[in-house]
Amino acid sequence: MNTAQSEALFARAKQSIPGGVNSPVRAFRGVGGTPRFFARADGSHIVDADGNEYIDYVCSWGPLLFGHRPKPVIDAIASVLELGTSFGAPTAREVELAELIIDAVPSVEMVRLVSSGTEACMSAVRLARGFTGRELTVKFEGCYHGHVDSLLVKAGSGLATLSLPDTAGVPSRFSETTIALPYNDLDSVETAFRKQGDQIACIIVEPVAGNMGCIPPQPGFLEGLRRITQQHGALLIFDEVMTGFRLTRGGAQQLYGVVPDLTTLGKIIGGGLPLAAYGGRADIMRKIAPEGPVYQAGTLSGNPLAVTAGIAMLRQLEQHREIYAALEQTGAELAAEPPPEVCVNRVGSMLTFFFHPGPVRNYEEAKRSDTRAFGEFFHRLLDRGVYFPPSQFEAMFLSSAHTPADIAFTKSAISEFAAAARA
Ligand code: HOZ
Repeated sequence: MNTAQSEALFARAKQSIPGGVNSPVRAFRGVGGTPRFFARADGSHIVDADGNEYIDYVCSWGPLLFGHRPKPVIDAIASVLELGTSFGAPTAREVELAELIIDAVPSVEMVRLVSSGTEACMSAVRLARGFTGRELTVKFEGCYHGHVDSLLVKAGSGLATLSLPDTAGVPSRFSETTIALPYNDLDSVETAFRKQGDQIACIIVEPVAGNMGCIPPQPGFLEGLRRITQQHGALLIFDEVMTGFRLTRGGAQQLYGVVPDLTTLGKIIGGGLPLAAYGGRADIMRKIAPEGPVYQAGTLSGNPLAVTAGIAMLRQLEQHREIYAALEQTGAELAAEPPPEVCVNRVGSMLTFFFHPGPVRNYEEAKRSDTRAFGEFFHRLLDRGVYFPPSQFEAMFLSSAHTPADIAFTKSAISEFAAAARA
């Protein structure tokens, strides 16, 4: 495979952009080699700067539920371009998107639009503190809620990929406001609340973890978090940036029947443009400025292009509710009969091939995966034209554009890897 253009671009990028990338996982440090620089994409396929084509299982890390460039979304964006790209003032479309989100997501009675998942989580935690008058946050090891100072303690995603326990630049006073506990371990949550329950403002959790690879909640885990927070007057925040509108139209909270107080959303709700949101109980949301004392703002919040893409995306999901059953089937097919020594964790269209005999239920277990073998697996697939996330600690994402032929081709590439590993 000729990758001369990607190599040249990477060398050039490293002169002007730290590490040559604008987000660390993209640099391929988790798998070695040169990251592909992409030029264009359509449906389930993506093409790099050298013209090599790949079946894309990153799907921009989740937003592309209908694949690349779904026509209704592209047409909608084109239609608003001539009206203006940013007003820094309210628009009718923001109200429409807010109403669509409220209609779909069980916990959301009011919603505030922002531009990234990081912003959404940062703001939701601030709101929880402002509402409860308490300072501590409980999070789970290996979960990632954006690069928020206080939430980078034992975080997944890029920190897991680079094996960083935490980050430079965060004052200890900030990390001291966070209690990091093992995912899927209710006993440790009970213990933390017994000790400091009157100081804990909130628990923030990925209801299906996607940032240490895909790790589903064990039966009773989310229900337990709901019960414990209610007992202690703390808020429960579901970070549904990945799972929102992906696992069901109402997200993981609808799938598992557990309703949090606040929910953060991103990715799919922007239809591939930068848009995110946080929402929840109206009495809590009314504490946000200008209605309440908790401040949060943004010049590009509710940006007309992003909001239009989001509306088109959510309208498509309203009209195509069958998509989730189809994605479940595609996911099950892809996950079936993995190579020996590989445990596939999957919830619907989110999955991870862990190079670990399994089970993988938390960050400690995920970290015991054979990352060297994952790197070999990744590169063999890449050479065959299959683009998986370049890290053992990220979930891969399916879209409705992935065809049976894509899945069959991918499975044959996986079988070739398994055969070569056996030889
Ligand atoms: N942290 C993102 C997924 N967990 C990756 C972002 C990116 O590199 O685009």
